Amino acid sequence: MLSGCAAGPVDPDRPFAGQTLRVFNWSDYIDPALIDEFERRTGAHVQYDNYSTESELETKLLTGGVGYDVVFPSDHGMILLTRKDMLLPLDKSKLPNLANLDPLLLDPPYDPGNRFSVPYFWGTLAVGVRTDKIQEPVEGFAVLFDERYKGRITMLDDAENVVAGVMLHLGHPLNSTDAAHLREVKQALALQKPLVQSYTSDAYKEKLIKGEAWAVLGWSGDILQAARENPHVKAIVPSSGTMVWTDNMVIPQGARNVALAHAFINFLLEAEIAAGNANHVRYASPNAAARPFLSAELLENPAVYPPPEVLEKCDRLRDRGAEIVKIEKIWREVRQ
Ligand code: SPD
Repeated sequence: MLSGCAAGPVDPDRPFAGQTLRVFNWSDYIDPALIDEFERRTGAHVQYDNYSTESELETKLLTGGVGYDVVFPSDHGMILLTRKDMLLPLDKSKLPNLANLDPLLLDPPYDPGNRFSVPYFWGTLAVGVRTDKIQEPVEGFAVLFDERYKGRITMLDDAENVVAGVMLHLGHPLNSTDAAHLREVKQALALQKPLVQSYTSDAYKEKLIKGEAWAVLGWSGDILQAARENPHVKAIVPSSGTMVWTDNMVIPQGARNVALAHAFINFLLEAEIAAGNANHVRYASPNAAARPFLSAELLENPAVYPPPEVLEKCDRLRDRGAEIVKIEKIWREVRQ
């Protein structure tokens, strides 16, 4: 079989030999052994870069990117990237392992028919605590506003996630843009600010492990990764409900190796690969075929797979159109 032009015959054991795949993913969001395995199977080299906030990804893509082939936006990022026509439609004939996905996680409002996106992991907005420092039972977000923990609290560096968490803490719908609700959120964040050690979307894990932070607003799997390192770390999914999100694999406009991008996505959709990845990063897998290979520890962990009575109280970020500027304004004022 010839690969076309003067490239010479394709080695079936290394079909992408000499080629490069450029991946931009959230930090600590893949089992590194899978990168090696993909390189071994394809002969390709993977250039793997990380970001820790959705806005880093959006800024990189909006300013021309660097020809990334696969990136991982969440629901929020998908709303922006599809609106700005920044994604390539997927060639589903190159993704036979799509059949492994749980239909419940397909056809999301931000990408009807999954024209552009494939779910990678899902998770929750969660609270992480050090149980050796905070001894009373923690049920939800209130611990993040407790003056006793001044200087030991961290919040995500993310407007939408923080505002959603505070809306829920105040008993409002997480997508609310009601003027009175927004005023309350702004006031709560201003009062909380002197208690906050830092706004961070990645360093909170290390801070929890070392005991520098005792209560954090974070993402379920990241807190559970910290718990693997230190048994005093506990992940709490607020029992009154929280935000559920999905991160997705997409191919941005400007991708330099679209064929290899499809091969990588299809690889990550293999049942055993997806399960090994989930067992490593401790997030919930949308891959139904992976379920038999998931560890019991993951499957039975309510911080990974919350029970139905909690899930039914949860919601997702919705497209709030132009109203979003009100949330961004609050965030700028809090962060200045
Ligand atoms: N370390 C990986 C964290 C991935 C979290 N994605 C969450 C997006 C929520 N909007």
